[in-house]
Amino acid sequence: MTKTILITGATSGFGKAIAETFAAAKWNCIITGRREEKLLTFADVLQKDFGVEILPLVFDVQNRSQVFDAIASIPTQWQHIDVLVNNAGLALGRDSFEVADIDDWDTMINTNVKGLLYVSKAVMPLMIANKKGHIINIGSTAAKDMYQFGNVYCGTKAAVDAISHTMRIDLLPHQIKVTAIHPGAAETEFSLVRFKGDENKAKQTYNGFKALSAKDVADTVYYCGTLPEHVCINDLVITCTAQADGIYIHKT
Ligand code: NDP
Ligand code: 8X3
Repeated sequence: MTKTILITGATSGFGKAIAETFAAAKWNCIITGRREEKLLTFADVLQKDFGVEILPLVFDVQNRSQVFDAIASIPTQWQHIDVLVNNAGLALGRDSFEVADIDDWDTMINTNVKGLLYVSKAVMPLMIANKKGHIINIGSTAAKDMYQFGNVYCGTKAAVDAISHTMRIDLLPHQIKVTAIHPGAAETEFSLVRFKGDENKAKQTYNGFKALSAKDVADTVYYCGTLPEHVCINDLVITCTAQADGIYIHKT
């Protein structure tokens, strides 16, 4: 039977690469994001390139009713979701606690933590009814090692780490796997968003070393998502070779 994956934040970066990787392996994909035009164009490309079924859903993960309405709108034939990837997320700013913007904090908490909770809570009943499923949460090395000026971003990803663990415990009776994948620095739109469109600052983040690509992370998600039913990778940290942890990067 053809399998189905739901990926949040599939208009760029990891989410886009994850959709391409699973579509190439003939999975049907439910892809989501806020940028409607990008999402619909990408859905067409995936359908044409890989001959699979794609269901695009436009919603903001921060908006509870939008999330629950979007998931409730999924047609019956799509409701057997094998894998959910909670990927939508962002960092905003990299400033010391006392000068950081409170609105940025709200957006990060609402997206990275509450958004992940809303989507999981909306999709979970479908997986429970199917008596199987796999939730893959995208954390970060920022969940494991706190860095200067990372304050609330690190906090949200530490929350993703903890929530993944507790989700795994609670979902044991339903045989639903929960995996947290924690990538280090990867060149996507992430830094452009973090530095609010400042291309120079975004580029500087990746100067002097070869960062992960979105495809590296997508391949890791694919590996975790296609293991035998009795095997679950619970927690996985992936960095480029130049990065040792959340803090130390060897730059030349
Ligand atoms: P990108 O900025 O390239 O992609 C982020 C995706 O999230 C976009 O598709 C965006 O879609 C979506 N998104 C953001 N906010 C919302 C929202 N409120 N509602 C719905 N979708 C949203 O970044 P990455 O691919 O790098 O990041 C993906 C995840 O990986 C994030 O959780 C990030 O924290 C994490 N991460 C990134 C690392 C990196 O170095 N790049 C390293 C470790 C973790 P749209 O704008 O269309 O809504
Ligand atoms: C993204 C990686 O190092 O900018 O989660 O926090 S980092």
